[in-house]
Amino acid sequence: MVLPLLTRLDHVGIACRDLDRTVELYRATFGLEVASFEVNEAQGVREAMLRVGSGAPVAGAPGAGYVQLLEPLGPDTPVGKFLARRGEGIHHVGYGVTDIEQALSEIGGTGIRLLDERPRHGSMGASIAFLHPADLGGVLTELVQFVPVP
Ligand code: CMX
Ligand code: CO
Repeated sequence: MVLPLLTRLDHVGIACRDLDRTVELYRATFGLEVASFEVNEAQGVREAMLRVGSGAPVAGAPGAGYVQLLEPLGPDTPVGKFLARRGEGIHHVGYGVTDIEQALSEIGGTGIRLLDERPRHGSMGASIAFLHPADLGGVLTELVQFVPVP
């Protein structure tokens, strides 16, 4: 096993009610621009990735970090339920990993509950998987393996 399993802070996921308004808030306040805009039906979100910084690449992944703004596609989705329960705010933290299958196997072996046994499709072509917040101090944690576009 190569430690640490987490290679970089990839993104902070922020739940919002109105994606377009929140994108505009981040643009007007911080000058951040949308790097990618997607609808992910499987995750139940409309989302925008805003690039922060332009750090040197680490382990083949882009060095920059991102803010991921998330608007739910409906009330019965992870972000929809979160908004109803807690209101707008930080929803999860995403970390880069080099090998997501191996990371899931290692982390699962420690007893932390995996919300995804197998990686799923995430933003900008990445491979992603979530870990249960109740086992990680109340923080919903996402693993992200960057998949370079050929
Ligand atoms: N962070 C911390 N705790 C959270 C949470 C979050 N984002 N979402 C829910 N919880 C907590 C609730 O507060 C609640 O805690 P208590 O029982 O102590 O009050 C508990 O989890 C259950 O809440 P719930 O509303 O019934 O939520 P569910 O159990 O149905 O689902 C979770 C919670 C984390 C398992 C689910 O949201 C999930 O599977 N998330 C992973 C997928 C996801 O979030 N996708 C959207 C982002 C996509 C992307 O980043 O690309
Ligand atoms: Co995310």
